[in-house]
Amino acid sequence: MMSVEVERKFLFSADTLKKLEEIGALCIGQTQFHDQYFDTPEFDLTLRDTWLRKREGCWELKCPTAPLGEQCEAAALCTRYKEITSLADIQLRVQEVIKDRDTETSASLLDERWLSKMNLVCFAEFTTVRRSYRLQQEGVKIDLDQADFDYSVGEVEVIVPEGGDVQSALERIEQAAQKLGLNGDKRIEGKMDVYLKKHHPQHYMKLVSEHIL
Ligand code: V4E
Repeated sequence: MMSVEVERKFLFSADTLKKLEEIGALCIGQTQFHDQYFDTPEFDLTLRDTWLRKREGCWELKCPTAPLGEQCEAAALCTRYKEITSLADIQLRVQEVIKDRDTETSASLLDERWLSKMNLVCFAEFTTVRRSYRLQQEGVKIDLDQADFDYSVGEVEVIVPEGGDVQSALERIEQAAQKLGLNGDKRIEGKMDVYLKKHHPQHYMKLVSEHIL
């Protein structure tokens, strides 16, 4: 139930679609999903770079991973997050992160009372239309996202199972980025950056000043 998501974001245009075709990326379909992100009113989770999400009824928690040793320059453009999808494990981790707060330990798995017990409220929600592609040789997935607040962003992604080879994932993402002709060296804003800037500008500034975004 635990894996590491390694990804690199990029900005895309109509040319990207042509490029995907040229390099033989396999189109694996289009989906639409609604995301809700939760935190305490004081943002205890996101200020610890911990992102609690409900997507189409499924819970997921993204948390920081231990730092890798020496990395190539290209890896600096990638993010790595541990992904937890078991609700029991999510509740335990959230409890740990906000443990200094007065929360109950026995949360019900059966309903959503655990959210109010842990003082969690929805701070962001939006819908995304996603077109997905696969690059067989590199074993990476490429998603092109269009959010409902007029922001589009792409990502090259590898999900590494627990104990798997994160270094190889970083290298394969770099190879795919070269094939796609991604040559920028700047961090690309994710959907959350743009959403928070608009809806929670003070919290956004705080996350930037803490180097979380
Ligand atoms: C980890 C994180 C957030 C949670 C959402 O992550 P993201 O991968 O951006 O969203 P999405 O919809 O592509 O999720 P997927 O379908 O891949 O599971 S929101 C902010 N962060 C931190 C973060 C960061 N510090 N830098 C970058 C470039 N992205 C995200």
